[in-house]
Amino acid sequence: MPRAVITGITGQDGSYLAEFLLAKGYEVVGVVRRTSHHSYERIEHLVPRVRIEAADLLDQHSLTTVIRDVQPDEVYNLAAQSFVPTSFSQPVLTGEFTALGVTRLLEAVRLACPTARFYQASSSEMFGKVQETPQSEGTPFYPRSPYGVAKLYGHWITVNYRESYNLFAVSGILFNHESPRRGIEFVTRKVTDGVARIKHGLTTTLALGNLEARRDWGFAGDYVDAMWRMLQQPEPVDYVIGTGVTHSVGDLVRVAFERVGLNWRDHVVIDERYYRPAEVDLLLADPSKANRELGWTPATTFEQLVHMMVDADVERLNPKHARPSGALAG
Ligand code: NAP
Ligand code: F7E
Repeated sequence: MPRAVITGITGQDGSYLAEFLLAKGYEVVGVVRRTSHHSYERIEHLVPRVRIEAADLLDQHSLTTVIRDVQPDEVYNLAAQSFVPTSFSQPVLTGEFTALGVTRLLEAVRLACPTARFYQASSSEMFGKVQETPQSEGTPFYPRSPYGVAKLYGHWITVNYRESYNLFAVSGILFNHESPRRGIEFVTRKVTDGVARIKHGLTTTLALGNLEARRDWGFAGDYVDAMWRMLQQPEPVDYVIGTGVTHSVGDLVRVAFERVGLNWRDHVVIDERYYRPAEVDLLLADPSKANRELGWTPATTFEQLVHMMVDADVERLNPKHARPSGALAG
């Protein structure tokens, strides 16, 4: 039975990846950090089938201990401070988690289990102020936030450990991917949660920032398959993963409100607080290398994704069959 370690298993991607690997017959070990309250909402249904180990991206010893004890075949580094606005308000902490945390985990692999295959969760935010469109593996990077800068460090240290120590270490440069399990502050989930609240009469307005920004949005459930495929290749190679279609935040808002028969113009207000010090205006993936070499294509369209998320939030907030507060569907 192959064994995989997932950091960030309590996050959106970690929960889908754990489901995916369990279905493939893996033994899954999830790394969680110690908190005063368990944040297992996304993996409650998996807890009996995964082994949970405590470690923190800030703490070298705990990471090395987990890797030494588990002796994994594959390590997926999904843990990070992943919210761009927080990276502006907490830039140093973001660098510790999202940048140096990668080095700490790579060091743990190098010292304690160098045969393990390593996946780093790189991001389209590294393209930032884009130097060409669409963005592919050859597009120069130009990050526009402390998060993007930290991810770029994580990306290059992964390349460096591959080249210096001959580790099977790869980065997936993933464009935005969403789901009903997306954190509530990211724009897709904020919109679908807001639409559901308005539909149920819990509120009347939704405050947003820049409606002009464009993203290449896909479904997280499709993207974890690409992560796994990268680690099954004969050689360690980095890939761009996205849909090849871009939409504006305004498109997202319109499709989400239309799903429940409402006009977004009656409810959306613009609040300057949600604008960023530096914006990423346009992201659009060229995923042709992944299509060709990994045989990976996304199965879910933008409209299907938004409908799935709106439906899940409408169901979650329905007073007749409300799930326990905070529980996540999907
Ligand atoms: P997420 O939902 O924010 O999950 C982040 C995970 O990291 C959580 O499990 C969190 O644990 C864990 N974590 C944070 N700080 C930690 C620390 N110091 N030690 C150990 N664990 C820590 O993120 P996601 O959307 O699933 O994304 C997964 C990864 O892909 C992230 O690295 C993200 O930056 C990257 N990425 C995401 C996207 C996207 O569109 N979703 C695109 C490109 C790249 P707690 O539950 O304890 O907070
Ligand atoms: O913003 C605009 C905002 O926070 C998308 C992370 O997973 O993907 C994510 O980063 C866009 C931005 O995601 C609001 O200005 C407008 O242009 O959902 P987001 P993100 O910043 O693209 C990348 C690939 C990652 O790697 C990250 O970890 O939406 N926007 N109004 C808003 N954004 C938010 N959050 N809230 C608003 O009210």
